[in-house]
Amino acid sequence: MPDHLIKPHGGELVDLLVDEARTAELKEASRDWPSWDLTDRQVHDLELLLTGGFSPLRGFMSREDYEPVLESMRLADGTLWPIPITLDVTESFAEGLEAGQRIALRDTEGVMLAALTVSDVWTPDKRRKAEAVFGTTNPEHPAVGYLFNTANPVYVGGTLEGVQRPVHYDFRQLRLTPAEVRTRFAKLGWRTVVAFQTRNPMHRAHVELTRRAAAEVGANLLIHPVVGMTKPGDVDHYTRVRAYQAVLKRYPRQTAMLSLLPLAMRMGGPREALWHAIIRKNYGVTHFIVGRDHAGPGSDSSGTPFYGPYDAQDLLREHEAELGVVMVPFKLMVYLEDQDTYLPIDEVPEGARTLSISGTELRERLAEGREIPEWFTYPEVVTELRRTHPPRSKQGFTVFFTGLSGSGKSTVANALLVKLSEIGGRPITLLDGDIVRKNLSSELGFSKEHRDINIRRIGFVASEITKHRGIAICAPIAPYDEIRQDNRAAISAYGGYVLVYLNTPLEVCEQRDRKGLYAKARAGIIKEFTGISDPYEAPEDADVVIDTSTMSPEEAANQIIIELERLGYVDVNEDR
Ligand code: PPS
Repeated sequence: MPDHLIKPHGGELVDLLVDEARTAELKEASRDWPSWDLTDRQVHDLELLLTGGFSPLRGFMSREDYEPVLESMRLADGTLWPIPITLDVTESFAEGLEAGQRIALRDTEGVMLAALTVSDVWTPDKRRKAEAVFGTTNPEHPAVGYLFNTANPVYVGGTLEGVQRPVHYDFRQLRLTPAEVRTRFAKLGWRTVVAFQTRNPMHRAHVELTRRAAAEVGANLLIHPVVGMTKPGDVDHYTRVRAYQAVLKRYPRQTAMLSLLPLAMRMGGPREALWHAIIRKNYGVTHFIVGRDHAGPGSDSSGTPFYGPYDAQDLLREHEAELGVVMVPFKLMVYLEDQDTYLPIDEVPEGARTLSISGTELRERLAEGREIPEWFTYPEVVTELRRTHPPRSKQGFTVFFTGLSGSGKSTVANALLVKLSEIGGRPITLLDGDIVRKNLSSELGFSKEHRDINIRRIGFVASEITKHRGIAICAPIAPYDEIRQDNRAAISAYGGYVLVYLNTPLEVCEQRDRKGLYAKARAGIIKEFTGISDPYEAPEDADVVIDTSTMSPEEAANQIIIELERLGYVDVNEDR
């Protein structure tokens, strides 16, 4: 781009919140406007637009800004801006919207947060956007997956008048706006400030890195973690913020400050790093730390990284002067055992013994309740992590039986219930087919639609029980694979999930016919009877398979307990 077309970042803060009188006027007028309920992502974007975190933007992007952002990371006026900030809406909402029209933007509770004056409405080419911004159309990239599968199809551009900031009830004293952070710096006399971006808990390596960075450039430190949306599967922000608060005490007094950033990350690697630097400049810092694989989503399923480890540093270096923020680049920090110290990997002397623990390894150590060494992190951080990530032997789990009527589900489930009660330590709920049909699903019949609703309900209750670290034993027929798989995914997010398939042959089930239902089904008195006149999809992902025609209920229950022990959810030898 020729120099005269480049508009440097001035650092003036945009403040889109209007005064009381205008707020009242807008609220009154909004009765006649269309109303859009913002998604979580949009609420976060709106907050940074309103408070100036996204200065110089004054609204959701128009097409005129969007196109050059895709192609050359610049707004229409030449200002560097790498990530599109767009308002995606449904086709039905977009229908009939015209330039000049007003829309009320509301949070999920229906509270009006802002008025948008529409500039234009268009349908973006999502694949082109993915390729241009994220360098890939692979939906395994979180932002590309979001764009393709979650984001609405139509974009509405327009300028904003803010009525109120999105409401947050947590860590209010740490949620400072750009203006508040700047005021705080001025009050403290901090002229040179280096910001540290993070979406992970901070361990010793991060503290050493930030202390070094601050010392290198003679700056104070702003620890500026993202508490909006981060990468799916990350440690939740409540845990992280408690850990950051603890870690803050590890810095020399009055040298470091913690403030939270309500950003919805895209995991866009180099472009995102540039965006982070612009945002931090708006918060008033002079320097910005960029480490290894900044804001990268890691690798795809074939093991290919989406971005090179230092691509973000390269891109920032290119634009540093124009940005007016100095990058403090950092290589990966590693621990030198012999010297009990951390060093950037390129400064490690030849042959020195280094240690490191990856994120995966840390999760495994937490899940197994193993030691987490002090060279890696601080005891106070471990305490916080263990509170939300207990070992598997303290996590909840679900044992989900599936099988034909009469296959022995209830009998084995009851035997398991008694055996797990004997081991003790966790509350247990039995969600037997009949119990559920009486208490949760009494209005349902046996059509596919009704069975699916029934199994979804069981899955929901079991996931809540698992989340609360109890044991759910479910024993419905659950004949359909897709719903079983959905339940597995939902429950596994909170704890253990073991699918037990009772593959007792139909002839045996029919012969048992305890309730006389098979006879009625054969006679056509009961319709849609599983195995006779209705399908049963045998699972291919069962963790335990049991044929009760060849095994006693006790043996069957023992087999399940052995599996639970193998996975670590039950520890019969555990100290109480
Ligand atoms: S499902 O498919 O999972 O929703 O079924 P579930 O809730 O487990 O209910 C199965 C019990 O209801 C009785 N019953 C029937 N089962 C299958 N098909 C039909 N049409 C039917 N009508 C009534 C039967 O007693 C099942 O109990 P179990 O314990 O499986 O024998």
